Amino acid sequence: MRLTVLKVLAGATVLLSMAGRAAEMPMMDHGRMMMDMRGHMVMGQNTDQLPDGCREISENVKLTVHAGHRHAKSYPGTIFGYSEHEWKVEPCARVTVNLVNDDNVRHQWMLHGLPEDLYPMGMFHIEVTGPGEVTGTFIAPPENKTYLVHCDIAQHTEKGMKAQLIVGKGSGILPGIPGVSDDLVSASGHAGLSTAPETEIGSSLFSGMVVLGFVAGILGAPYLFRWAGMRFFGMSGKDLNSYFFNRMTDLFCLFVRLFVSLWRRLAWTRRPV
Ligand SMILES: [Cu+2]
Repeated sequence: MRLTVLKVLAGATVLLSMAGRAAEMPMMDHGRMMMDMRGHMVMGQNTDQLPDGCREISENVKLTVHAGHRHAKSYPGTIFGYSEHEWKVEPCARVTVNLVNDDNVRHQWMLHGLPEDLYPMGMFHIEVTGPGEVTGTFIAPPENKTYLVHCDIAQHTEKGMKAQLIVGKGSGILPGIPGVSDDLVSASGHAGLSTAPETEIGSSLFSGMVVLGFVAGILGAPYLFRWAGMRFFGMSGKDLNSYFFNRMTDLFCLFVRLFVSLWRRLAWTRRPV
């Protein structure tokens, strides 16, 4: 009992001192990651280190991005969104992003595919929990490339928080970006059915199969994941390895048996009379 009280007191002291320090320092800086007690975070901040291939900063760009459900209204089938879903900058631009969260939940502006020597896991990532704003800066690499920007909170990407940053000429358009690329799920809710090409019988049959497979995959995936969750929950990495090794061995044995029986049958039909 006494020990519990002591533990609670110790915990409270640590929390209070952390809160006190957070009030003194708006942002705690851990190298490339900064966060404060209000749930504001900047990861992969880079204001001055030039990526390989950049000789100087080409331009300074300031983006203000609002995030929230009100920005999803113009895109049927989405629930969350950004005020813009596409931005264009020059190669080697220094980009300062001001993310304004208009919702009461957590939202992120997470950019993927940056060089990993400058950005941990190739990411520049800022986030705000609840209403508020945060600002972070990164420097774009010299290549023409299209980068994925999204909110990685569960289901937010699927529900519309997906965007692209085009550096230079870019490298194409990413799929499923509200207002930019064709919606993966149309307003009627049928995945891609409206866009299936019907040029030749062969290709329409093929695309029909692809669409059927796609729909089956989408419908089946939750069940597969649920089954996998129930089947593998609580298993250690070692258990999983041995499970998959055993299944692979079973599969291999099955193929060997099939091959042997096929070969026997062929040998039987071809034996000299
Ligand atoms: Cu979000």
